Amino acid sequence: MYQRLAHAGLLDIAAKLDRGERLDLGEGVRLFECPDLLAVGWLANREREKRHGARTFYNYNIRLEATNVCVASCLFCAFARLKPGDDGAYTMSLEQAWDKLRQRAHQPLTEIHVVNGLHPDLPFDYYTELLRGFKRIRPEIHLKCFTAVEIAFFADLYGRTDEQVMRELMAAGLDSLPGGGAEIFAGRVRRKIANDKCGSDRYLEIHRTAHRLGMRSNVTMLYGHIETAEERVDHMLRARALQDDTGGFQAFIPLAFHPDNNQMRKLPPPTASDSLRVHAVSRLMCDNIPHVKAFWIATGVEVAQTSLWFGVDDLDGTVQEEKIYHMAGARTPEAMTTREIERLVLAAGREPVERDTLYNVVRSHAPARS
Ligand code: V47
Repeated sequence: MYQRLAHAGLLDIAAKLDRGERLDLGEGVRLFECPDLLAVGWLANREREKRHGARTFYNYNIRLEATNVCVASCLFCAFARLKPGDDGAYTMSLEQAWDKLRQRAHQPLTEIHVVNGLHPDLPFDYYTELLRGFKRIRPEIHLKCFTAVEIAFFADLYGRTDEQVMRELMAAGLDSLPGGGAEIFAGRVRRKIANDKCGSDRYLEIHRTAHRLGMRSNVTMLYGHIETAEERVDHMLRARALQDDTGGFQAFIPLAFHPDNNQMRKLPPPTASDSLRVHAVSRLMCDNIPHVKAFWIATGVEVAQTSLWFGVDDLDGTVQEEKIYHMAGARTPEAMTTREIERLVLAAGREPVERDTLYNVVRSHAPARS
């Protein structure tokens, strides 16, 4: 490998990693520019194995999008409808939302992941009641709900601080925040693709507050549209800087852009090699975030499986009834069973570990030791 790293011009970066030193912006950009994808992947895999060996985490979860009515007009979004009554707009009643859980009484779910549009007319207690109802039906299930963008929207709409919003949601049963809404932190891109939702500083401050209040969260990065390599690395470094302060992020999640049915539909989707590289560089730059997740709905199942040798140690979960990506043209299945996830992890030569949201082991498939 020494010769290959030397030929790829990565020996200095490998040496820094050996010494446990962190990589800087320029080195991150070089990892994106290096033609030898396997050399980059090899370095990322080494970091992955230092942290997790062959273990590959997934969870038994469902996704629920209670409304797609959204006052924001992000260019990449195929899910949102501006107003109630617009073609394709929907808002579930609380009973309809709770039914999604009741219908799955037979499934050993450990997590519900809720993401919504920014609906201008719902009362705040729609959201607190939503959580309370879930806890009444299945008190043991972890509620990972509402992106930082939704928290900011609630605070502005209902006249509360971001902290008050989170405290009230936590009192109603909120357990952690998902990582959505991060997109790309760099102002140049954010102004173009997501101009009318909360800015990067507020996104990060909300996660900082969530961590202070005792919640864990994730951080995402939407890639493969108009962002540069430098803007990708800058995004990773901003997440890393917050993590230095709080330690509250569990996973960094690159999200592959899907171009159907949105205002950026002329762009091609990211290629498989770009996706593998983004996940690998994320592992190398975000050295203090424990997990790098490949969201298989976004990358495609095959790339997610391959990414297990490119820095990734987490595959999200069973998901079930995902809408945001399928409305933007994803051709992945809408759900995988835990058996299917285990099979593809084992076929990749990795060890499947079912986890809960906080990475406690639910079930492990470690090979029996003799
Ligand atoms: O913020 C929307 C993205 C995100 C498109 O925390 C799109 O565990 C690609 O954040 N093409 C929501 N991406 C999903 C999300 C997520 C996913 C999996 C796990 C977790 C977690 C969080 O979906 C949005 C946006 O970045 N998105 N439209 C699109 N056309």
